Amino acid sequence: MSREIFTGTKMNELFLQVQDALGPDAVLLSVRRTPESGELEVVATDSITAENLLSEPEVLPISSETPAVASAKPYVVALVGPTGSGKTTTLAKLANHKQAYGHRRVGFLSLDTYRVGAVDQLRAFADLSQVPLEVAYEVGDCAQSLQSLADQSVILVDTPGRGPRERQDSEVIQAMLTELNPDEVHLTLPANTDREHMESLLAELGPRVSHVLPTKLDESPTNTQVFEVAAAFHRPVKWMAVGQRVPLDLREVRKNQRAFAEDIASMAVGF
Ligand SMILES: Nc1nc2c(ncn2[C@@H]2O[C@H](COP(=O)(O)OP(=O)(O)OP(=O)(O)O)[C@@H](O)[C@H]2O)c(=O)[nH]1
Ligand SMILES: [Mg+2]
Repeated sequence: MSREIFTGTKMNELFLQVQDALGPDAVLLSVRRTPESGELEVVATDSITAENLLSEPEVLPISSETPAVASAKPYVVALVGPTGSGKTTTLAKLANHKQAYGHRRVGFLSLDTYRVGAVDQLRAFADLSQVPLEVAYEVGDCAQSLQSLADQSVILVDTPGRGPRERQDSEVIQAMLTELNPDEVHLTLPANTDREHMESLLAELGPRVSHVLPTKLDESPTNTQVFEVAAAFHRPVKWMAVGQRVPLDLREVRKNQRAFAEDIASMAVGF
């Protein structure tokens, strides 16, 4: 049995920390706000034992929607990346995969109003998954969209593909992302993308991107360069996409990125 204390300001972030450290079956033993710092403090364990139950009366399964979660601001995750890199498909996987947000109340927010059919693609996934969908057309819509999805615990944001010609549009998208202030922004990069292109995207997007999300690893499973580029730019990799099936073809990357880059070739057998 492992029992740990986690502190932070956002309940959703703490949940993620707890799950990362103790696994998906982790149980919250107590939640309190510390009088000294005003931060949230969570005591969690990886298993419920008689000893735990006796020592802490308040046992909350991590997947239940506690009052603390209900009142917390939704965790906002946005995907950005080149045209056709898998943003919309990956959002649908994230909303439904049990290792991602499959057990949370998820809402979709689409900023992709440029391409004909883009919102419909996400709407189809939203209908299938019974997930609410909001669409923001301009910066002024963002606050209302967030308000409409305020009851969700996670908001997944879809953005238009980013080609070299869409520079002006992308400024509008950046302004919308600034307004939305996401907790995480993942750059989706197909594994077979030209290395220089990956590097120039990361150099250009810079601090706006918090993570790299490799996609299409099934198409080039021995190609490790996307992980190498992510490591070189100090961007963590939390998930990777390994095929077209929603939500099955999503993998959580738990290992150290460099170690992972070294042995992905052998892991490819398991894809
Ligand atoms: N083989 C493979 N195909 C994928 C993967 N992820 C997405 N795709 C496919 O790639 C194509 C484009 O996926 P989308 O999710 O529409 O990509 P997008 O980034 O949203 O595209 P735009 O919105 O046009 O920029 C679709 O046919 C997906 O099924 C993957 O991991 N492996
Ligand atoms: Mg898309």
